[in-house]
Amino acid sequence: MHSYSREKPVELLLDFVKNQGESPKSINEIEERINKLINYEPKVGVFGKTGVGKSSLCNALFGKDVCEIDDIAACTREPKEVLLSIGNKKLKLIDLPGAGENKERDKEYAELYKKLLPELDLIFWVLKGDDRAFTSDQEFFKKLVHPYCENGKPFLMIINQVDKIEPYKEWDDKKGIPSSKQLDNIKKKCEEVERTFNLELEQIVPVSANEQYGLKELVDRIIHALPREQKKIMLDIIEEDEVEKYKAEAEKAKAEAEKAKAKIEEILHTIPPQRKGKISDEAREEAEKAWWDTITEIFMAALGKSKEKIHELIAQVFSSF
Ligand SMILES: Nc1nc2c(ncn2[C@@H]2O[C@H](COP(=O)(O)OP(=O)(O)O)[C@@H](O)[C@H]2O)c(=O)[nH]1
Ligand SMILES: [Mg+2]
Repeated sequence: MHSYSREKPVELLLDFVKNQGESPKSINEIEERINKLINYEPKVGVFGKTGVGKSSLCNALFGKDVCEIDDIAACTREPKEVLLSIGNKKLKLIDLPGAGENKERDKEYAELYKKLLPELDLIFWVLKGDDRAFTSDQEFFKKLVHPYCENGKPFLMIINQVDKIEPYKEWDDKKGIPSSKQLDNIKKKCEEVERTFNLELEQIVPVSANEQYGLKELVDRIIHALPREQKKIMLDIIEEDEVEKYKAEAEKAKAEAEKAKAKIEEILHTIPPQRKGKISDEAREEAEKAWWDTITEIFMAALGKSKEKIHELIAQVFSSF
């Protein structure tokens, strides 16, 4: 059994049951089943046209830079499988781009996706909030994915990039939230998507991957949509990522602090060696005395006065300070 801290309570329970004298056979069975659950790798399929922000969304949700983000629409359109390792958990992400983009290719995709769909534990279909129509998505979705949704396959229609919904200039950059007018339009968009795709409103989640908006709601919906035995696994994966994010931030701060420390050392080394420690009182006295002897001589010669007179003068001047 894992020594993973969050599974500790289960371990304790198992130990307790062992001590109660339960048969090794039943203990084994429990252990095997729990291990299978814990080590389960959920498969998440992410559908949506190129550029809607599938990769950005996965990165925002599962952290790490697992998926490449393309500012320019990429032409690689094969499904991409990414095995995420988060803590000691694993999750398989399958990027399924291009659906509905091209009639010729759609046939090819349809075959491929038909095979893939039954294996998926969770399906995301990603739309772009500022798209006016979803006609190309619609047909493909209805034919291929909708039957699964109706059969209870965990599914979420994600409207991404809602920061671009009109009036997009009213997006509150500081707080990362929409204005009330934008929020009204976001709600309208959700209702439009509900009608267009024949879904339940609770299957539709508006988010902005770039602005990290709506992610909490999305996680709520994911956990809610998943079957009982997968909820905790998904929660751990998402939570572990958050822990890792903080750890990464701490590591970054540590590296910066170390860099600063090295810089301080470097500066300290370039400071010229302190003179003070090298000069004896005797040497200082000798030099000072020689200096004043020289000055005295100059004054004696110029003023035609005795050494004593000049010393008196100097003493007078200094006593006035
Ligand atoms: N404004 C805005 N841009 C986004 C958002 N999500 C993704 N993008 C941008 O959309 C482009 C395509 O994103 P990408 O994740 O590569 O899309 P994919 O092709 O569906 O994987 C990139 O330039 C992203 O920065 C979002 O929530 N808001
Ligand atoms: Mg992508």
